[in-house]
Amino acid sequence: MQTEIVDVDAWEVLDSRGRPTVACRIRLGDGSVGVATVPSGESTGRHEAHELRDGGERYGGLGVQGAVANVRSELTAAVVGLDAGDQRAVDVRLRATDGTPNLARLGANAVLSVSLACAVASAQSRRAPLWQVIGSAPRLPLPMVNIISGGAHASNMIDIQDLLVVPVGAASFAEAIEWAGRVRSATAKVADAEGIASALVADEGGIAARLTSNRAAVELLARGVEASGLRLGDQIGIAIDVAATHMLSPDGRYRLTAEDRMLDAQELVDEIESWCAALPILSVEDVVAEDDWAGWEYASERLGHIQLLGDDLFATQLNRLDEGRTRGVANAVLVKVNQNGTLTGGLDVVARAREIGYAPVVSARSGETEDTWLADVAVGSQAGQIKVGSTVRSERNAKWNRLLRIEREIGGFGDVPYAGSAALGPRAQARTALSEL
Ligand code: 2PG
Ligand code: MG
Repeated sequence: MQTEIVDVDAWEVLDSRGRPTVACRIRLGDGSVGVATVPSGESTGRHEAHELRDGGERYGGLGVQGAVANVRSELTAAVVGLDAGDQRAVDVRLRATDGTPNLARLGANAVLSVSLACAVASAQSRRAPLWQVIGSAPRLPLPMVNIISGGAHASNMIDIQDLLVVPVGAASFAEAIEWAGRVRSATAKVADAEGIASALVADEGGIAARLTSNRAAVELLARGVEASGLRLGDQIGIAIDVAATHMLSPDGRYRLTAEDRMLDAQELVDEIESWCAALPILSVEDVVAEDDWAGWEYASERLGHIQLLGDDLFATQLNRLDEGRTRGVANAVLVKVNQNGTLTGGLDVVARAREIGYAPVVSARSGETEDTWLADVAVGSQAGQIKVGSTVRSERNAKWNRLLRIEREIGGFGDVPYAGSAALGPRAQARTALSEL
């Protein structure tokens, strides 16, 4: 068999934070080779698949030599001889070999490296771009681009983790990225002029400014959009990732350290609702903590007219998404393939989201490499939206640049299927209403 897996290897490489991660190479019977590396989060949820770290002295305990050894031994033995063209069969075998529900024994980082390298090798063998192995009809995603960072990604200068823009009025992916880049530069200049700029570039390339409150960060972003010459509302919408799991204190309330305030879930949602009333915020992620179902129910009542995105809440797990649907919470799901552990597992979450009317948003992690498979996952799965970070830092731009290339290459064959604001579904209506304020 031409596409039979004949050889697997793995080794340690560094991610964008200088922490080790797993790289894997798979060789097929026809000589095709696929290499892939796995990303890693900082604001991780407790329902994510398990990332195996070595502990001990090396790299402050973050080494992945154990995960690498697991690829070279058990996982190699499990997949050699399988058809790389049957990704689902490979992923089922990988999961069964680990044998635990959250891939804790061999490590989700080990398992995912093999899963991804298999897809890349299969694309190589077909002489096709990776997105074509994932799905036959491409769709360029609407990007959600980080401008200002806080939380665990920016030394906790403010509590909210990401303040992003969604270039809803752009007619193509390339135009959307240009607009986002324009807003980032303009916002940096505004922060500079106001004397609140900091030299720190956050983990995902966002601006880390010295701000006195979380609301001040949203307002700085709005001033940045205005300074860019683009219109807030119909051209540029705002998105935020509260990453509230990381604000939770033991008494169940949320700590806004930057403002020295403690809020219960309802107060936190009310606070964010007041921002939404003043500014065209289209999407709010992890508005309360991952297991605060009551808080999520309240948020869904109050903010269901915009995109309510579950990251730590769903952790790219089908059972969590199904529970969310049953309880009627959120209306969109962040899809991080490494939260799940296999490529097929991530794609299944995209498919289920679509079935139940939740918007899927494919996402990078805060710890990334120069690898670009995520861009192809977004295009091939037709997810419609992607979140990668800002428009600086090469590990972020590697993904944007890959999407720009795909748009160019597909464009050569006729109409480019760009998701644009339609990816927000009925939630895009909120933008028009708010822009009239
Ligand atoms: C998030 C991601 C990406 P991390 O919370 O959405 O921004 O961060 O990879 O640290 O979980
Ligand atoms: Mg998040």
